[in-house]
Amino acid sequence: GELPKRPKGSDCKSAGSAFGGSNPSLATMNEYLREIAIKLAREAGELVFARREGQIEVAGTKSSDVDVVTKVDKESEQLLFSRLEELRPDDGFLGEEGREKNSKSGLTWVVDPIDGTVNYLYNLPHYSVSIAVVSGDPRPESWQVEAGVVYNPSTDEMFHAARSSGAFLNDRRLEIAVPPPLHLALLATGFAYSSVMREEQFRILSQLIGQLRDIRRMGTASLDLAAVAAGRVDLYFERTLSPWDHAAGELLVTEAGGSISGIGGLPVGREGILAGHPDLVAEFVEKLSNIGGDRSLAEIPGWEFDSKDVK
Ligand code: LIP
Repeated sequence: GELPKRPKGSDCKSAGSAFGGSNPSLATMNEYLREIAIKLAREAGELVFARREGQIEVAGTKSSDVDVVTKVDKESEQLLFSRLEELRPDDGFLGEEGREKNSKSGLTWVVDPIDGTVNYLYNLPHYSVSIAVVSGDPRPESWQVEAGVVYNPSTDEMFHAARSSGAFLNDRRLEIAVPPPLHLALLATGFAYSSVMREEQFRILSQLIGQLRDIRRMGTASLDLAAVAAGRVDLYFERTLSPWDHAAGELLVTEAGGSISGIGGLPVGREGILAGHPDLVAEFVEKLSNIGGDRSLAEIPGWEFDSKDVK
């Protein structure tokens, strides 16, 4: 299909604001960016899904032996990079597999070409293409996510959101439900590629599991955040994520009425991210702090040794 036409009068290049003075309305511009993200996520998703029919080759490892990159991750990132070059030449790019370009427009695309690479490698049908477009400095502590999509090509589920226009799963609007009490909450989480950090994460979770309904480790951070927005889990918590793991998912959560928080008073990002209904998030932040689950990464013994996990 055709790409959406740029809204009339839009000037994404104007100085100061990514969207320019009075037109178009913020929602219109963000919806336009979301349409591009949907279209490209589908293109990359189809490629990734089709390649899964063949043999998946590991192209290399990154931070540790278990942190793999397949040829398809690279191919998907290349596709997204070159399509955005054509469509949005002045926007910046930040991708998991190393593509980076500074923004001239004030907007940057933050892209994970396959989130859940280990699931992909094992043919577990729970991986995604995650695409966000952010304004401002493209770092989690300072960016504003304008639009985001998380697409699972195995289930053909397209989660999408534009800032101020709501979050959706395909055509269905998403809204965070009234939360259960914490002891009946289902928590999604994930583990780092660093073995030191995984052990620390496991230790913290072992102190929490008895006080929750249960825990899920599904293997794809962007889909965990989408699951919070869709009410498939009540909470999500993880540390040591990279920007592309959570950029799109965080907008899904906030547009569905949920909240995103850092831990230990630190900004959202590599140190930690928590998502869910605002009341439940506040309660969980306190619980984590009570068991020392929010000390900074630098304070975790052995972590420094393993800190090359920064991608
Ligand atoms: C992975 C996540 C996973 C998380 C890992 C990692 P990748 O991303 O989505 O859920 O626990 O730490 O970041 O490497 O598959 O793109």
